[in-house]
Amino acid sequence: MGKALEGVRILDFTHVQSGPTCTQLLAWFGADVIKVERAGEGDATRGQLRDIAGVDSLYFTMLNHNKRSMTLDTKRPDGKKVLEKLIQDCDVLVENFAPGALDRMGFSWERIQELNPRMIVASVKGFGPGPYEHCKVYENVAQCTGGAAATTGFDDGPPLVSGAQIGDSGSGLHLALGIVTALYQRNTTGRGQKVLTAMQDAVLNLCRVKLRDQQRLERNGVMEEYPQFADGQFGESVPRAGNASGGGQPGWILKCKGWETDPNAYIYFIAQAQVWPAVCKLIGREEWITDPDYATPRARLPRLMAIFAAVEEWSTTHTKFEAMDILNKFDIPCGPILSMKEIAEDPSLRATGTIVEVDHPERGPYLTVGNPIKLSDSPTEVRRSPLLGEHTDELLSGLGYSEDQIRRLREERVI
Ligand code: CAO
Repeated sequence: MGKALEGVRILDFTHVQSGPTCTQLLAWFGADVIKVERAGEGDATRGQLRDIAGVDSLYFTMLNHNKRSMTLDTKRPDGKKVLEKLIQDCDVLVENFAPGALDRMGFSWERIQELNPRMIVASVKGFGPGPYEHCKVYENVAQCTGGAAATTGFDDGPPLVSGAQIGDSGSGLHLALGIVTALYQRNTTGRGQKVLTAMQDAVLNLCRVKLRDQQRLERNGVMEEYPQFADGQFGESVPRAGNASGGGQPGWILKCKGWETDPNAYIYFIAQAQVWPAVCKLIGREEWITDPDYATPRARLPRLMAIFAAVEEWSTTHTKFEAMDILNKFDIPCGPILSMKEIAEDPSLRATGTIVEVDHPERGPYLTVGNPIKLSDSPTEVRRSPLLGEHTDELLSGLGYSEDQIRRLREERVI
């Protein structure tokens, strides 16, 4: 079966996490992704957090599936010539260098347009235009400047970053959508364009509900669904909400049987208005169905923590999986806190290709997260990441270089 992006050629100048997640997605959708790396070292993540000496790290392999790798020193004149040919030959250049690095290399937007006016140039940067546009940025900087850290954690504790890589992988997702959209527009305009995702913007986009809450707070001085509402004070900005739900249905994380020894024996429980009578019956508080202090969502707001404590009395008598089964019988929305071990071993995630086992010639089999976006006419096959420079020769000969020319480039350490 053909793939959605078959025929699209991507010049992949990305490194670390944000850019590589973007180009990996495009590769999974069928684009030919050519990863250009410096000879000798390659993407820094190949050597970071290694679990096996001398072998590409999981950090690298899990972000660079289905790509081809070419080594090239793009600061040397002969390397620049190869890069020029690649630019003429590809549809999209994706990069996440520090601000200005591409210009310093001699490949400004104007120069790229001269070489190939159809080329789309897609970039991840830490910040958009403004006071911080020249700064280098990693994941947690974006979480801190995009509103995530200030709103994550408990009200009486410090700001907290999330385990979800919303700055890096979140930006990669945003950029991939921008690229596909620019490719679509090119069908009518015939021209390339610049696509920019600033990591701060991507995180803020994912924290949209917190900007909603900021404005609610400024208008009303309180937010009734926040745990602080019943007995705390609100300041000028949105506080950390602990495990409160970000939506209109209150929720919290509750202990389950075994919580004393298992750090993940918890369940997320949502007191959805529609199922309130079922909740009351289940936890043995049938009187709350009609009690005016509990009968309506509004009446319950100042009592939420006491309500969650009552549900927790029930949930601690069941394992998280038993609680999930029982609550779902009554359509009560909930979710067990799954550990990474449980997720890695989950047969249903393996069956859908969300968790995939991949074989690698140097490290052997390993697990990765497959394509989370499923297209019925463009199924994803996850192929191992390339070794450094594995495809240099085939790519150069595809660009018209002879064996002798390739040998000379290698002797001169351009590739
Ligand atoms: N040949 C020759 N030179 C190359 C090359 C190649 N194939 N590939 C990269 N280089 C050069 C770059 O041109 C740059 O040179 P100059 O500094 O002389 O311009 C140099 O390598 C270093 O690139 P860099 O500054 O991007 O790398 P860094 O490790 O210092 O910084 C990072 C890394 C991520 C902080 C920075 O790239 C950045 O801020 N990127 C944008 C935001 C981003 O994507 N962050 C997410 C990273 S994942 O957490």
